[in-house]
Amino acid sequence: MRTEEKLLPRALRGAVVDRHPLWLMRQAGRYLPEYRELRAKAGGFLDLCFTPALATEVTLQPIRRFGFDAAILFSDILVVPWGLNQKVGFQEGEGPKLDPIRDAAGLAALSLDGMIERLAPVYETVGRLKQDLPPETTLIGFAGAPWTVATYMIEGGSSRTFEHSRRFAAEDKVGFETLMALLVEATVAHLDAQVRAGAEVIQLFDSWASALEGEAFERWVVAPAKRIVAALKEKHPKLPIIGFPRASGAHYLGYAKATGVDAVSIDQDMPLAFARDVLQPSVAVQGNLDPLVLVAGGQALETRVRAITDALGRGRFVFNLGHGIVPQTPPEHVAKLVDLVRAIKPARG
Ligand code: 1CP
Repeated sequence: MRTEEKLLPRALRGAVVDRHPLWLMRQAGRYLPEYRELRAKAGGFLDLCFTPALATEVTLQPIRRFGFDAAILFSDILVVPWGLNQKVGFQEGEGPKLDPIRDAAGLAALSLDGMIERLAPVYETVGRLKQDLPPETTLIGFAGAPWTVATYMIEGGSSRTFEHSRRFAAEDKVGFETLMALLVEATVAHLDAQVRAGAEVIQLFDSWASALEGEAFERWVVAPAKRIVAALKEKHPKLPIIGFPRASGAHYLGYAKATGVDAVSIDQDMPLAFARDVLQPSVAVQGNLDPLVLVAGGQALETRVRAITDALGRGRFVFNLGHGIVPQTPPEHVAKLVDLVRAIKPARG
């Protein structure tokens, strides 16, 4: 039996499609009442991530409601530090809390040995999803990129300034390089395990890439992504990989060319003309509706959906947000967005 290639991988490799694939970053989560209900029953957030029956159910919730073209595994970028033996917790409403790593002793306590075994429930979830998803839905696996994950490990949680991370990188180049090399290796192993369990497309989230400039951007954003892409493509030559060096502006082109990703996910600040004229000739582009325009809904939403599909719809394109959906998003606006994007016929020429 010949299996039809699904819509998302088709669009990522630049085939002609009869509609634009659509999924949303953070499409599972707190804006859905059914998520909040299950989250309350699960106990801690990591318990939810590490209980395959629950993580599978949460991944499927937005697919049942909206019929997105792709499901993204329900997990978190911080399962990797947890798998490396760092203490990671999530307090309700406060975001992640980690025991910060600032010196050689902190680094020495991390270990890749046993990480894949510790994260086995995540791969079991991928396997279950493979069984339970509708046949036309693509399963996306993901990881945080080393720089973004390192910021949480060093700061001990979310940050606005990344003070300790940037100082660590500048003051202790050897120590920081050791941490980044470990994270490259851990990320490759974690993504490879997801692909072996059934993930069909991978997204690498570098949410805080824009905190770095110039040489530091090359060294800590571009170079690690290049190594991760090369290692994964060696094992899985046809695997489509989406990179998200969020908010890195004109750096996106160098990132796309140097890393070998198949697509870049662009944030809402990226001008559409730049994405169309400069990026799309080299890679597929995914994006970039402002999550707050989705909250607003109405005419603002319709106008912006049109502008994005008019600009990017002639090239290799996947409809998405510019960053994750926010908890205050009305689910009806998401349903409306799906109708709007589905009604648009891709114009090739
Ligand atoms: O209380 C809750 O329910 C926790 C909220 C939540 C959710 C729903 C967190 C905590 N993580 C997640 C799931 C998640 N995280 C997914 C899968 C769900 C989906 O997309 O449908 C994914 C892909 C992530 C990725 C993630 N986690 C990123 C990269 C993407 C991005 O948004 O920039 C980052 C930076 C994190 C860290 C994280 N996890 C959770 C929080 C509150 C944070 C901190 C965010 C910050 O520092 O601003």
